[in-house]
Amino acid sequence: MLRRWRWVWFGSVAVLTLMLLLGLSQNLVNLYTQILTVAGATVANGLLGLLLLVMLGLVLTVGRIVWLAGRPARPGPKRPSSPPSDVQQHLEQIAQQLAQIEDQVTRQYLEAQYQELLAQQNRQPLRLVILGTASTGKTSLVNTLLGRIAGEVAPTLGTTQTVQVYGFRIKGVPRRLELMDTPGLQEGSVAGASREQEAIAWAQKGDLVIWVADNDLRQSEITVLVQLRQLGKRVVLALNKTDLYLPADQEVLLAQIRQRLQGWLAPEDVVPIAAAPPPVTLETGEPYQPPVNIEPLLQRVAAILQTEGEQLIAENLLLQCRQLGAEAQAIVERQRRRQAEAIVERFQWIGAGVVWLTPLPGVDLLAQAAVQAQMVVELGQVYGCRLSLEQGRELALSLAKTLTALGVARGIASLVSRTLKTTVAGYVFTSAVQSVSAAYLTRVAGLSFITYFRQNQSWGEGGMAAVVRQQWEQEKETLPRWVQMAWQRLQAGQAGRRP
Ligand SMILES: Nc1nc2c(ncn2[C@@H]2O[C@H](COP(=O)(O)OP(=O)(O)OP(=O)(O)O)[C@@H](O)[C@H]2O)c(=O)[nH]1
Ligand SMILES: [Mg+2]
Repeated sequence: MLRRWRWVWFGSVAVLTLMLLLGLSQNLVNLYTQILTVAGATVANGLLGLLLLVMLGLVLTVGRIVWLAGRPARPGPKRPSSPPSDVQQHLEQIAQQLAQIEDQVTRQYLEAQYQELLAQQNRQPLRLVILGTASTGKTSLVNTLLGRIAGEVAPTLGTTQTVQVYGFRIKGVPRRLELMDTPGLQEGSVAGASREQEAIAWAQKGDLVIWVADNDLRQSEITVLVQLRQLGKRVVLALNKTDLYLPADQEVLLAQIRQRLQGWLAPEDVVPIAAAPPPVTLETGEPYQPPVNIEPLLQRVAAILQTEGEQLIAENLLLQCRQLGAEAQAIVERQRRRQAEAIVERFQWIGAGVVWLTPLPGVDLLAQAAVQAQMVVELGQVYGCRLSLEQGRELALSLAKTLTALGVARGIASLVSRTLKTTVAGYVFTSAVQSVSAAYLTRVAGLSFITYFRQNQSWGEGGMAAVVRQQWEQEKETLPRWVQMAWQRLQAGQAGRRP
């Protein structure tokens, strides 16, 4: 399409130029005859040739300019793609969620984590977390990697008690690294259990986990390792203390571990090391220092960081965003639930009061729907849905119809009547049954609406009936106790006002 327009543009300019030249040609002929008579044929021919050459050059130059001007604009150089917009989206969403959290302490706590995430967007060091059961040689490995005694090493369990962070570099990996030594898992003490949680939490925040084992894996170790993998964490397993095994036994052990972790860890991500083998005495009585060997681990980690380093950081950030988002969401959800339940509670007594003051034969669903309309609007507000009173009324009416169609309304009335029979006597009995039933109907309706709004204004696959039925089934058991409480409340609060 663009090409065709280019030709039209070029053609029109060419025709215009030709017309201009034809106009000029008469003047040229006159000029030529004048020079011919004054200076002779040779000078006239020479000058004419020169003039024609200049004109040709001019035409070609104009032609080129015109051709280039008609050329469609070339796309500019490609910009580097922006940072993962997923992270950006999550961060924006989290900010919105945090703003909704009412509890100040919780909000401040989550905001601190949020700020940490913001800072992490430009984070430099890549975090390697050393994890594993107690006394497998984690701190020994850290010391050997750093080439100095950084942390205490001992044969007893629970030597490292708090997470320690060290700056570190690996040859061939441009990024700065942070090495995190953590307390051992399954150390056995009560304090050890909380330290274990802390260590796992750090591993979840790390970019790469180096799992240090010194023997075959226990099921409890596999469970934690698999959980980390399920979270999307990159894990390398270092089988330490290989100096204690004969080469053949070491191969058997490695194969066994690889087999156990099949599907979770690639065989090349299970490497043998000897982080700090102690000196031994040979049969000959001579002392012998087995060699330190952390090369397989260094090579594997370097290879992973070179090829996946940036991706690990990006994925980790995304994971942390998701986790913080889910945490904030759960808090907002609980807060909304509390507010929504308070609304239902308020309206159930309003509903009861309306019936108590104006008793009608049977449970008047229309009167109930009028009360519930405002409740629906207020519940919608809690969940960020704006509804008009008319929309609220329609929803309340259709729910009231469903409650009747399913027999819930009748079921409530008869259960309430049976429960109150033992406590209430005389002329107030009918009014009491009606009021308490009305309150309970409003309650079931309100709780059903909470589900509806929580599910983003959707009743779900089973529709309104399924939600109502489930709500009724859930509440049914507590009904007798609730009825007694409701009756006491009605007597105390409303009875005096009854005409
Ligand atoms: N044979 C052998 N022993 C090792 C090796 N590396 C560490 N050890 C020994 O293992 C024991 C525990 O070492 P640590 O480095 O304290 O182990 P840890 O995993 O940090 O222990 P906690 O902090 O208690 O979880 C010490 O007695 C070390 O000397 C090794 O490569 N070979
Ligand atoms: Mg340690």
